[in-house]
Order: sequence, then C-alpha cells, then structure tokens
Amino acid sequence: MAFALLRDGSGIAQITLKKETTDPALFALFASTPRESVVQVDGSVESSPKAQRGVEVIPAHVEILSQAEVPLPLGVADKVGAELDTRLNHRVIDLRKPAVRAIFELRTALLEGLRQSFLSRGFLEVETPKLLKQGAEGGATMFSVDYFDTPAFLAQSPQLYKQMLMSAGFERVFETAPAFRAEPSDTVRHLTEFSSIDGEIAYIRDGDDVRQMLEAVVADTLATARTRLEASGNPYAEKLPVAEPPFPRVTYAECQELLGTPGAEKDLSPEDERRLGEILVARNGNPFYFLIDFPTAVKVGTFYAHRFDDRPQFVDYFDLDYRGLELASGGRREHRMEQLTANIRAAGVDPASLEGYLEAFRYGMPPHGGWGFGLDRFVTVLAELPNIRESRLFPRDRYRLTP
Ligand code: AMO
Repeated sequence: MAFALLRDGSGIAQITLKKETTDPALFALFASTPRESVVQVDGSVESSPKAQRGVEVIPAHVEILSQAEVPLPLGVADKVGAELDTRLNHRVIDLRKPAVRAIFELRTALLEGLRQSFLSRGFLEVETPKLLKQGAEGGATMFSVDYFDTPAFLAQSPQLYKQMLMSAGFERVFETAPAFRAEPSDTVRHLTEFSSIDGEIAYIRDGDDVRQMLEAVVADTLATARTRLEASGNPYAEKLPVAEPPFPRVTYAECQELLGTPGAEKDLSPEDERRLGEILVARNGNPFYFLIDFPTAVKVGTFYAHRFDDRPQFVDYFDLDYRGLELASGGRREHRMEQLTANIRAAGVDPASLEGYLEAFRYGMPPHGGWGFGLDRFVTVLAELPNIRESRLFPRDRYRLTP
C-alpha cells in the first residue's frame, strides 16, 4: 500500500494505492514522483474512516504536470521549522504551507474589510503618484530614482496628494498602496516597502474627528474580516480582537509620566512604546489606544501637522498603538497658507520646493485631517508574527531585494 497527500488551495486529499489492485506502472510512477510535484489524479472517492477527511481517492489515472527537483530547498510538510532567512530565500515554497497561506487569507480579509468600511462611509478610493519630486517625511528615508536624468524619489507616503485632494473637493479619500522608506534600521517592525492605508477627511473640527473615523474603520474592518475568515475556517478568525471604540486617549505628557520621565520631549523609542503598551493595556483593558497631543518640538519635521491655536507648543496629532506597537499616525492638518508656510520653514524645508502642494492651499482648502496606517504591522500583531517580514509575500529590507 502507498499513500500520497495531494494539496491544493482548498485543502489536502489522501490518495491511496493498493498494490494488488493498482496497475504496476501507476504504482511505480507514484513511487518515483518527488514530493511537491504537481500531479493530476482522476479516480474514485471512497469513504475511509482512517483518512484525514474521512475519504480517500483511489486513482485510475495520474498525470505528472510538473515534476519537482530533488532535494527541496525547504520542506513544506516538515514539522521542524526553518530559519526565517531560509524561508524568505525560498518564499514560493514557504508560501505553500497552509499556516503561511492563512496569514495571507487574513491579509486579504483585512483589505476587504478596510475597503468595505471606507466605501460604506462615502470615501473615494484614490491612487496617487509613487514617483515624486519631493518627499514629505524627511530626506533621510527617501529612495532616489534616476528619472530621465532628473533626480526623483519613491513616495514615502501619499501625504501631500491626499491633502491636495481635499482642496479638489473630494472630502473623503482613501488609498491602499505601497510606501517606500530607506529605513537603515534592521528591526522586526520596519520594512523598506510597506503597505500604507491612508485616509483623509475634510470639514473636521479637530484631531478627534479624525480619531473617531479611524477607530470606526478599524472596528468595521475587524468585524468584516472575522466573518470572512470564519466562513473559510481560517485559524485567525477566533483570534481577532473585537475593537471597541472609543479607544482610550492618553496624552504624550501622561505617557512620559508613566514612563518615569515627566516633561521629556523626544520621540518614543520602540522600548518606550512597548512599556507603555504593557501599562496602558493593563489599565484600560483595550489593546488599542491613542497617544495624543504630541509636543511640537517632537513633530517639527511633520510640517503639515496643526499646532493648537491656544497652545502652539503642542500639535493636534496622534499615534494609534496596539499593545505597544504603533499602527498609525495622523491628526489635524494645517490648512492655513501662512501658518503652513511658517511650519515648512521651521522644518528646514524651502517652501518653493513644495509649490505644487502649496498651490492647493491658495484657492480654497477646507480644514482637514487624516492618517497613515501600516497594514503590515496590523497583520503582524493580529497573527502574532515575531517579525514583520512574515506579513508580506516578498518583503524588502536593507539586505533583501530578492526574490
Ligand atoms: P508615519 O511615518 O508614522 O506617518 O507612517 C504611518 C504608519 O506607517 C507604518 N510604517 C511602516 N511600516 C513598516 N515599515 C516602515 N518602515 C514603516 N514606516 C511607517 C506604521 C506607521 O504608523 N504621512 C504620515 C501619516 C499621516 O499623517 O497621515 C506618515 O506617513 O504603521
């Protein structure tokens, strides 16, 4: 007797060959076909209590559609795990594992949930340029491109364009697209190419209008994703948290007090974020929370952020964190030309270099705000992956440009 397990996207079926009843040529063909080959089997399905699904296939005809080379660079059915680097080097084979595929089913479900939520709330889906003359998130992380002998950059964020669309009267836009950052740091939470889910809305009163929209979108997304994953029997369905708005809001000043560094004005390090996550989740019981009211000194580079009129030493800006990891940042934008130009200068940027952007503020710009949300980080925390690289099909980092 010989068995083969035949796998496709719908699951695994057992093929059973009984020596006495199987054509010897067929038996020999099966025995000599290497693992992971692609085969087509025609036969009869019979009940078999011992088989995984209670049935087995008795083959009548088998065709080898594509024979796999031996040895495999990576096992698919092996219990012993391989190093992440080995897995990523042979990613196509790694992706064949049902447990790895499940991560991308989760990703698909989240994207479906996001899109459904945005559309149901009257957002337009937009696609903004990824080849740019000028970035918005600081020069240090821009990738240069040779654009017909003119210097150009890969977009770090759709920031400037989603704001310009507010002046175009679009009022609510979203984009799900790659963003590129030359992040030199080799961490488990950074990629050089990541998926940014951006939202921008007009006619807001303050940053809290933006937070309310973002938390509603996150809640919708998780609900839709859960329904889709339950229907397909995906293992992440029951692990997804229920997002319960309103998420707690904690001021930056309070964060520094909780960290034991009251009055400090600096970027929160990943370690600060992690410690804050422990404290805040234990205190509030909600894995999601907003950090609000950042000191202007920490966000000077974020020239588009709105400084509070009555306390300009703070910006109406926030981060959305989940258990100690930043998932999104956003807030109210500065929509007044004069103030915006001053902010741009304070950031050390020449306003002339942003003329295309600034024109949108000259001829009528509504008050607006929005956010950038990292889809890869969301998948990473929801699937409890130790490294963000596992959340993307073919991740890009400082040392990886292939496959
Ligand atoms: P920010 O730079 O905070 O904001 O980015 C927004 C979110 O994008 C994700 N992210 C990353 N994910 C993986 N690898 C990276 N290198 C990386 N960099 C960022 C994070 C982060 O919270 N323009 C603003 C958004 C806005 O104000 O609307 C921006 O890009 O999840």
